[in-house]
Amino acid sequence: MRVVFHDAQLKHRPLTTLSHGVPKPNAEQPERASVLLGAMRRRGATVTAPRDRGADPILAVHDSRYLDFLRTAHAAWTALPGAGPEMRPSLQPRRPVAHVPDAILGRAGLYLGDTASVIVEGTWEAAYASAQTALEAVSLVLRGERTVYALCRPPGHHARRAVASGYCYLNNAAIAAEHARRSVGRVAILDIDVHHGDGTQEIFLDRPDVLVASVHADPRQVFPFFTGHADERGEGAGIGFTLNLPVPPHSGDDVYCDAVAQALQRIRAFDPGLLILSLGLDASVNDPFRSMAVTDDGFRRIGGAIAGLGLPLAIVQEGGYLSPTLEHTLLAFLDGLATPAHGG
Ligand code: Q9C
Ligand code: ZN
Repeated sequence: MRVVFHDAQLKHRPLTTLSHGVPKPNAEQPERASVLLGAMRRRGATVTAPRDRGADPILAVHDSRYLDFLRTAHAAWTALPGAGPEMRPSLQPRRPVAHVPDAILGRAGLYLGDTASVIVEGTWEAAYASAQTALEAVSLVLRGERTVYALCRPPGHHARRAVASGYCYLNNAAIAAEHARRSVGRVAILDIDVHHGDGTQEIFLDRPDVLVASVHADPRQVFPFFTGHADERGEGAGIGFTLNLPVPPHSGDDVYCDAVAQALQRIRAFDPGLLILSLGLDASVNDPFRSMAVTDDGFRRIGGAIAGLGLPLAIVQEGGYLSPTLEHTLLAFLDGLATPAHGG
């Protein structure tokens, strides 16, 4: 299987996050990508660098002033007297904003949604390359490759049209889906990251041509807390084209696999030309967030079930954090993918 990756994706190295009010090392480290890439290389995968398709496919999903901010924010931040190495807002608006401020601290508050999604020197370059990686993967699938793995990092599914959050800056899966829509009538996104894909949901909420199905830990207890409930089903023309399948935290294989099977049933009925998989590995029982308890065998089963759809597939890496077994979870999933399960 072909892997798409660009070395610039390693340039984003966030330092800290606030955890229970205490500054802690930020979990979204470049080593995540190095570990997954190493595993794929050992498995014999071909690694391709994406070509640069420019900003237009990103602007099809994201706000242009938000993009300008991401591109120029770190330089403006560094110019502040006594600025630290990472940009993190001190305040955030709690109501719709009529006027975008000029001051960088004001724009940081407007565009950065939480304390984990900081901007450091290499953030823009890495996020841009990550988006190009997703675009390359989906383009290869559109040109006839059955399955391509976009090793996206930083991840994307929490990035909204004009807000970074949950370690995400550009919504790689959404950018790929929108790009694919130019060639196929219907695109499905299946998100199995343990956290609700709130950014992806927002971007396609009123769209009947892009189905967004997400399996995740119940947001009553787990980040992103405010979205991902079963009664969120889309808006306007998009009603019925958003599917949320929250599951109780700490559930094991059977519960997570059942929810994935329900999502797959909806996707089959939708009959898309292409599937984009937001592949978080953080539902793993070994993930440091400890939100879910899915074993590698569970990931193998999920891979088999997805392969059973028989759809052209672009896999977009989302979450999944450093542990001694992170790569084993990916490999188990890919094993399953190579062994399509039928029925169910
Ligand atoms: N102690 C993804 O998996 N919570 N994002 C941060 C830090 C944010 C996860 C709390 C979890 C975001 C792509
Ligand atoms: Zn996640």
